[in-house]
Amino acid sequence: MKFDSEKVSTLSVAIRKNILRTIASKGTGHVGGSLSIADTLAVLYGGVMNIDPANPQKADRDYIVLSKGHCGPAMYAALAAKGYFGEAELDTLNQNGTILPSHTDRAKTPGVDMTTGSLGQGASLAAGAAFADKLNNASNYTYLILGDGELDEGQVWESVLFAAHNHLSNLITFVDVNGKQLDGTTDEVCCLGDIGRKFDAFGYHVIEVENGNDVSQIYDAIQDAKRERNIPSAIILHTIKGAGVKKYAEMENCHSTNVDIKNLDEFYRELEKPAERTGGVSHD
Ligand SMILES: Cc1ncc(C[n+]2csc(CCOP(=O)(O)OP(=O)(O)O)c2C)c(N)n1
Repeated sequence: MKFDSEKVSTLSVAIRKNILRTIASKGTGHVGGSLSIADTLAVLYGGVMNIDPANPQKADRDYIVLSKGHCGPAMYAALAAKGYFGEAELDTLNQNGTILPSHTDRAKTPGVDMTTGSLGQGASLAAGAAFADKLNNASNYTYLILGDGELDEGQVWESVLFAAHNHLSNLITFVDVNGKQLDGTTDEVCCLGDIGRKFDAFGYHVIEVENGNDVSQIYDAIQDAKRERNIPSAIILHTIKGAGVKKYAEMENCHSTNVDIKNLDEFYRELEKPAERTGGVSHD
């Protein structure tokens, strides 16, 4: 499939709008990490994954495991934009009877393949799915999304050992390196050092993406990962927590914060202006 960066950028704007709308319906939620991963979701859903929104259980589909499951609003935003369910559902985040719980749940939401939220567990689930697919000679991919704070979980590294040992080249891992986690920077909480070198030492093919909020750079990294046929790949995305919306990108701690429904139109206008779209996304 030919990559259309303009179309995918437009989808990333739609995803960001949906994230803000979803969280505004509840008043508060995981804004920062949802916005930082919006562009990766736009690339995956908008031009890379073999999926069918009309048939979420399609047998040969690619899987996506959002291991940082607290960023459910980002996934719901993408799924709604792709037509898995009506956009009105976005206004029911975490309410009684909703199909959109705060953390992703495969039993509740069409298009969600794995239940996540306890950090680290999605890494093992994704490696298990990729291992099963490899045993079955399936041609699909499993895309795993980890947070950088999530790397503090020992379980991540157990799954990484397993994936490298089993040559799971059908497993493509993204690490959303926004430099912040729940209550501080990752350097303050537990310094991670050089994340790429760590994955490399475990036997991964590592691709650094200088601007992890740039859809073309993300797409190129995925193509690079797909050329690797022997070992798993890790795509290290250097992102900004709260990317795309100045108020959140510049906030010291936007991990879980308020979105006021009264401000939505103003945020939407900011997102629609290409010049400002990069505001808070640029790494200069
Ligand atoms: C096992 C576990 N421990 C603690 C938490 C609480 N928690 C939720 S989000 C979070 C920080 C995650 O940071 P990061 O992975 O960097 O996510 P992002 O910044 O991308 O939102 C923590 C500690 C959890 N969900 N699971």
